[in-house]
Amino acid sequence: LRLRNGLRQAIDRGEFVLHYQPQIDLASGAVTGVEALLRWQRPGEGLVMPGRFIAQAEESGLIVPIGEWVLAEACRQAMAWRLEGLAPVTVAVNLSAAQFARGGVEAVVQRALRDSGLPPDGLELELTESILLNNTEQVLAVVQRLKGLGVRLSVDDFGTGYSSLSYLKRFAVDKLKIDRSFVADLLTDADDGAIVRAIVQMAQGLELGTIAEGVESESVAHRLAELGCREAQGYWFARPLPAADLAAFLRQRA
Ligand code: G
Ligand code: G
Ligand code: MN
Ligand code: NA
Repeated sequence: LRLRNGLRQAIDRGEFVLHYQPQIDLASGAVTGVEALLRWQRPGEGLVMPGRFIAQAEESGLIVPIGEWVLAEACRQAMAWRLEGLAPVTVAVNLSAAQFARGGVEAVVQRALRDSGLPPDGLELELTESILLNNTEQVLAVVQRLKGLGVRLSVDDFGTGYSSLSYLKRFAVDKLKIDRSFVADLLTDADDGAIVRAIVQMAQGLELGTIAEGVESESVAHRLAELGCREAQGYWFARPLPAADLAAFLRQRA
């Protein structure tokens, strides 16, 4: 209850911040995008990671206003970087199933784009398999309308859900984010190697992009490139960074 009350007040008090983790094109080394990751600067407790409050935010429905803030802030920041003259990168935002269930997500996205001036193709929405497995006409219609806005869609934590592949046919997603549980031991675990290879080959056949999460070493990055994976994200390249540090990272690599 204390957590829920704290969460409820956190938006008004400006206690949420976004950190941004770079996404790297494995062939060129260029930064193609950043993933926005929520943190809570809770008074007296320092920086609280989403693992400690997202579930509660989802159960209480507070994820709806929090998610609205995340979308607005991520679009605002991405446009601010462009106006500062940094090379344009896509900003990826995580969406919860609850944001879909409550409806209105399309209007929220539209407003964030309009208020910020960010071009729609500068925003990527990360959908979970649990959203897409809810294979109803309603979800299909929402995804199609989001797609119609011109934003990009990716499937987060790909491979960890119930792995019904039929939704890839139904939903017009652009990219699969290969879950870090398959990436961490890529070089030593033959099963993980086979899974990543299969995901990449399937994605190529479906003309979907691929990004590997949780890349923590150069050797894993190298192997992913060999397997044909397009992009990567992980501590090897950079941790999630505060906005100012991310801008410095972009400038330094340009
Ligand atoms: O950043 P790590 O930074 O600890 O994130 C942990 C988890 O929290 C990830 O699974 C991520 O998808 C989720 N998460 C981070 N930021 C957000 C957000 O803004 N909205 C939602 N719904 N989930 C988020
Ligand atoms: O949305 P998602 O579950 O994918 O959120 C990404 C999570 O992964 C965040 O908690 C982020 O801090 C974390 N993360 C990012 N890069 C790495 C990495 O290289 N290794 C590990 N273990 N976690 C990572
Ligand atoms: Mn994510
Ligand atoms: Na993920």
